[in-house]
Formats: sequence, structure tokens, C-alpha cells
Amino acid sequence: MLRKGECGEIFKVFLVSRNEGKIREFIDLGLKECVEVVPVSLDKVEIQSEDLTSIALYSAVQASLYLKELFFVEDAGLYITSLKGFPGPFSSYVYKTIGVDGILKLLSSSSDRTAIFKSVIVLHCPRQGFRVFEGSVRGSISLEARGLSGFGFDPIFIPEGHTKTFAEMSLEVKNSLSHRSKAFRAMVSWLKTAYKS
Ligand code: ITT
Repeated sequence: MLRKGECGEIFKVFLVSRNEGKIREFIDLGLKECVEVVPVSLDKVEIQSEDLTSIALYSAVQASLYLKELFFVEDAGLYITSLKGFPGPFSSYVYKTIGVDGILKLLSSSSDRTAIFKSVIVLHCPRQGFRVFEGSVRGSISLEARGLSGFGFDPIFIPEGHTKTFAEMSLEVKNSLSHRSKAFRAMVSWLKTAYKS
């Protein structure tokens, strides 16, 4: 639990998500930035779109009909170069259907294994409306699934400049370089300026 005085001003921000892995990462990121991230399990409406920002914005607007506080939603996706950006905004569905093994099979004859993880956060501020923050990390798809940490496509994503997959890294290490952490830090820096007393 954060206490005032340990790290200055403390923000309490609700996170609308049902993804346990994502929630764990945001809570840990928040602790390091004096932000208390409180998960809320609302039915998140996700439209079909090729654009992460449109999906996240729509979800945030829908959630704001029920939640009047400071909250954010996040939409993330894995964009594989040789698959022309697939699964991208369809990552959730693809993970649940063909999964990690399906992606490895699709890439079995591909020499280009580069990919980008993208995260879009939409923050709802009771007075200032909606704000969008983005983060991305370049990397490549491993030849086989490795590691037990994290969630989703973590066992097959190796961030640029590293040899381990996200699933072989601790939460702290993933959070020091992930797409999600970049979007989150951009949001926190905006919050700290906007709410400066
Ligand atoms: P919400 O309740 O927050 O919407 P979700 O699981 O639907 O959770 P997203 O639409 O943002 O989350 O993400 C789509 C999928 O992309 C997600 O289910 C994972 O399979 C994958 N994904 C997103 N971020 C990831 C990460 O950091 N590491 C591994 N896989 C990730």
C-alpha cells in the first residue's frame, strides 16, 4: 500500500481490464511511479477495428458511462512484419484460437521474424475528457516457445537487444522495457503535470 510521504503525490487510477497478466504488470508499474492502480472488472466493449486507438477509445467511452472516476483502458497487440502486421488488433482472438503454436507454424518458413508489440492507453479524466498514450517495443519471434512468466505471446517475443523471451524475464525486467511500460509512463508523466498542485 502506498503512503503519502514515501514518494510525494499519490494518484489512484482505476484500470478497466480482465486480463490478470496485464493487471499484474500495471500494478507493479504503478508502485514504482507513486500511482495506485485499482483493477475494475467491467464488461469492456471491444469493437472490430484495424486501429488499436479506435478500439481502446470506444472501450473507454463505453466504460465512462458507468465509471465517473479517473480510469484507463489499454489495448495491446503483436504486429508481425512478415504477416503484414497480423495478428495486431486481433491478438486476443488469435491467442485464444491458434495460440503461440499457431503463430510459430505460420512463421515456420519465414526468414524475417521481426515483430512489434504495441500498447495504446486511453485515460478518462473526469474534467479533461480522454487522453491517448502509446508505447511500442521492437523485437523478434523466437524459433520455439520459451519461459513460464508473463502471459499471452510472451513465450515467443524477444525484445531487440536481448536474447531471452519476455516469458524468460522477471516482471521487473519486462516492465523496464515493454510497450505497456512506455505507454504507462507517458500517462503518468502527463498526470503529474496536469494534476500538479
Ligand atoms: P482486456 O481485458 O484488458 O481487454 P485483453 O486480454 O483483451 O484484456 P488486449 O486486447 O489488450 O487484452 O490484448 C490482446 C492480446 O494480445 C492479449 O490477450 C494477449 O494474448 C496479447 N498481449 C497483449 N499484451 C501482451 C504482452 O505484454 N505480452 C504478451 N501478450 C500480450
